[in-house]
Amino acid sequence: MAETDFSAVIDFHSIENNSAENQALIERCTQFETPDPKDSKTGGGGGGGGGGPDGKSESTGCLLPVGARVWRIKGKSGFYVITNAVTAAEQWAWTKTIIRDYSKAAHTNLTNLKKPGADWEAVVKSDADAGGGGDFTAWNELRWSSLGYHYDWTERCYRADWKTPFPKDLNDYAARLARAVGYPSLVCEAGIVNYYPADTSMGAHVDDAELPPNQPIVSISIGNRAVFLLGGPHRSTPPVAMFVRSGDVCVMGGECRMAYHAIPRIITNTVPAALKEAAMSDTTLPARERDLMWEYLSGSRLNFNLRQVVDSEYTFERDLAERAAKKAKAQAHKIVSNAASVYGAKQMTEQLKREADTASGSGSGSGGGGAASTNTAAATKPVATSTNTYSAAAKK
Ligand SMILES: O=C(O)CCC(=O)C(=O)O
Repeated sequence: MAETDFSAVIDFHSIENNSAENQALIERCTQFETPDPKDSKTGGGGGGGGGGPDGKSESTGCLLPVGARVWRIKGKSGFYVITNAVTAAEQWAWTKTIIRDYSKAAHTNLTNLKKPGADWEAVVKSDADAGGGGDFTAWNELRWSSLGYHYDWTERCYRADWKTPFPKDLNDYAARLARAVGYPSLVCEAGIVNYYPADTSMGAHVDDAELPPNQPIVSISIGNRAVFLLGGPHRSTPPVAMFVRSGDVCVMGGECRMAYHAIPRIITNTVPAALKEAAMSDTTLPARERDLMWEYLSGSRLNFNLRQVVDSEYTFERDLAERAAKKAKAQAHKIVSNAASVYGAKQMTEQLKREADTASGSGSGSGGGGAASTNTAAATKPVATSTNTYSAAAKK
């Protein structure tokens, strides 16, 4: 098989190795970074590199680890990549939580781990029973679990009454990352945990079921490197390709909150040595279980995708009212169109539609601003390779 050509993919970890075209797209936002006290050049604080989502260039203080770098891409307003945002020790700690806790029913409405015994304990037991060589067959089918509000894949929305408590430590962690790049008030209420064994992918989609339009998504990568595609408001907008590595965080806010995005490739054998070191020096787990976890992680990628679902203005009640108004409007239009075609009075249709809108109370002035209720992510999970420009950008 021919080698993949990744030369068009932005690499924030090695700026000098990017194409001239990509170098021209990348901007560093030092005002969001934590100055290294040992470095006389950065010790005095940042400066330059563009502003926050509101266009202001304000420093957010020392919310990121020393060594974390904040990047943005020209033309992708509101989108940030924070490299080295999650330390190796934190990556391993989250890995254990994701594998042992967040894959379980207490936290989640699992999708595809419905086979009896298809859980982490079963992997550990199979290994003990066989005296080594744990059986990952069923476990490897796990693609996602959900935290907090559970997404209803059929209705393509969240529901007020369908949730488990969102883990406080994860909210605190992600909200700080969002704050670090100028989004001060994110409250994570829903989280998709994505499990990507090698050879899996995620098709192009927009996450638009969350109601407040101004809160970003925080997306945390652990394990193998992936190619992340960031497009625009339409599927036809050509995406920009970038690597996301273990410990990197993408914050999708502002104009990019509703951008199409996808993960077309997981690149194996790319887990950083520091993460292996953190795993291998962990003495809090039985050594064999630790080794099994490492075996899984070394062939996979994990991702937290964290979102706020409602706020004081964008509530479930408002969403329901807006959906009902939309439905009434669509029904009224259907009746008018049918009547117009029966009576051959097509020219009257627009006028009649306007009257129907007034009668159904759903004219263009009402409601306004609520998030759309469709979520194409539903159609793309479990992960699948799409056939549009998104998969073309990083084919094998
Ligand atoms: O894995 C990723 O980095 C992106 C995940 C994502 O887009 C989603 O869960 O909606």
